[in-house]
Amino acid sequence: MSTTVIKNGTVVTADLTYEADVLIENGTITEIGKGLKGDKELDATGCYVMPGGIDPHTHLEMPFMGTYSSDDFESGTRAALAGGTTMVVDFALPNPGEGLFDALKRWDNKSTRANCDYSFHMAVTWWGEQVFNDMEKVVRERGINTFKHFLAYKGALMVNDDELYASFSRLAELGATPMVHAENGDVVAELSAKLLAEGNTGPEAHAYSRPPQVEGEATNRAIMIADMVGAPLYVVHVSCEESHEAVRRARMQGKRVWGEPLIQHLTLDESEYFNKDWDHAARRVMSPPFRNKMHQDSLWNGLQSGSLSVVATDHCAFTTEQKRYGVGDFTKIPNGTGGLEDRIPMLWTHGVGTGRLTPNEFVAVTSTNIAKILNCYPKKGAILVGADADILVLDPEKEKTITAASQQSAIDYNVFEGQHVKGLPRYVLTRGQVAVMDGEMRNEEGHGKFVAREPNAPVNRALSQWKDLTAPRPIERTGIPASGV
Ligand code: DUC
Ligand code: ZN
Ligand code: ZN
Ligand code: ZN
Repeated sequence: MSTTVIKNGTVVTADLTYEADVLIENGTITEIGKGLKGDKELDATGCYVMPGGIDPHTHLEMPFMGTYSSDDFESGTRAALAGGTTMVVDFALPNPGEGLFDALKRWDNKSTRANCDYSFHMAVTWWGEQVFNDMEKVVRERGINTFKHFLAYKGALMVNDDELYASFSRLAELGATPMVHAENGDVVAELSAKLLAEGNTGPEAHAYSRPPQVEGEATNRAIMIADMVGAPLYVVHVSCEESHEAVRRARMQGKRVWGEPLIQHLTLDESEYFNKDWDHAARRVMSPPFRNKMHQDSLWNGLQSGSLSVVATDHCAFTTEQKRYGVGDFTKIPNGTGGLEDRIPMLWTHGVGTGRLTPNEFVAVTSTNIAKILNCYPKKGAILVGADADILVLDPEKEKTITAASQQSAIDYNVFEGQHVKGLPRYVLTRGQVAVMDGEMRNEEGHGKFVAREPNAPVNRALSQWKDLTAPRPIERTGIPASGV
């Protein structure tokens, strides 16, 4: 078996920075130290050697709003690798009435062409006995321990509160983690209809239809329901102070709640929707929408203080042609933006490059925290002996301007077009295989493998002052009055 050594770099993990070589054998890290030798040497002089990025939130080839998102597992994972991300976690979506394993079969088929490792979250898009029953096997046999619920997309993906309560209860029992897309779908539907009736048909109306309050309300609601059943909770795409505040407060109360901002919300703002060019604005339509600077500051503060835990992309790429389904009616613009290739360079540039994040904090929010929350640490998210050799060698001096013309993604534009980034991969390794070398792609289609994840370790499920009521029992009373009827 041939060995590879990454030489002369500075290893950066979520908690340590030190100079060392990293030896790789058979896809895993076998030694970390000074003066190591291998059959193949990769020079990392002047570079940081860190765990490859993990993107916990992607939608590849996703059937959505009358079409499919245009990056599939091949182009999506190629884009990921190009930007230093070595694992993606995608959402398997059952159709209404469809069993969870039938949905997983479709996602298994789509993912055979993946260039890097991947895992799935299961979406709970409807509720019934079959979902209840399938959940156990999904957790225990398929190694999927995270289940997403959409509180938005009324009439399509949305689940109601009774379904949410039932699903969260079941997941608490199984040691799985519920996730929520937290926007109040009923209110969004009302606001959308009102805006359209008043003649607001353009992409800017999308932002007006989903104000921060709909996100704050749904986040609080999901946190309270999770707390009542003793489940942890992962809140995807926290985009504003209202939902961040809910997550922050829950964490201060000792609740196991995690918040995930997106690189788009951290770096792009709502002024994009007021661009005179319809295509420009529509290409940036996603849910939740981009927000103002006050919300962006809140998200950065959350990453700095630890009240927000991870940075994702919600990569869901639609071409300009697909976006134009919504000409004359903003509610028909397919929701979604790309970001897989740009998350790491954008966060390094705007986070580490500005002093908002240390390199160690950067590793935590792009990789290690995610691996821990999703239960695949230290196989993923670590530079440790025995960990998978999913490694990003980042050159802090290397720079570029982001353009659609040079991207891996299959779509015809990039929402970060023209942004100057500094801090780019020199090498990206997926289980020891060099997939990116000095900007050149060497990825291998089909190399990616499914990563199974364990259920959560047992923890104290009595998460709040409610704990006395988690085991209700009738009280033996004397002197019960006669019924009034
Ligand atoms: N938001 C998007 O913008 N696209 C996919 C799904 C979602 O929640
Ligand atoms: Zn979502
Ligand atoms: Zn999403
Ligand atoms: Zn420069």
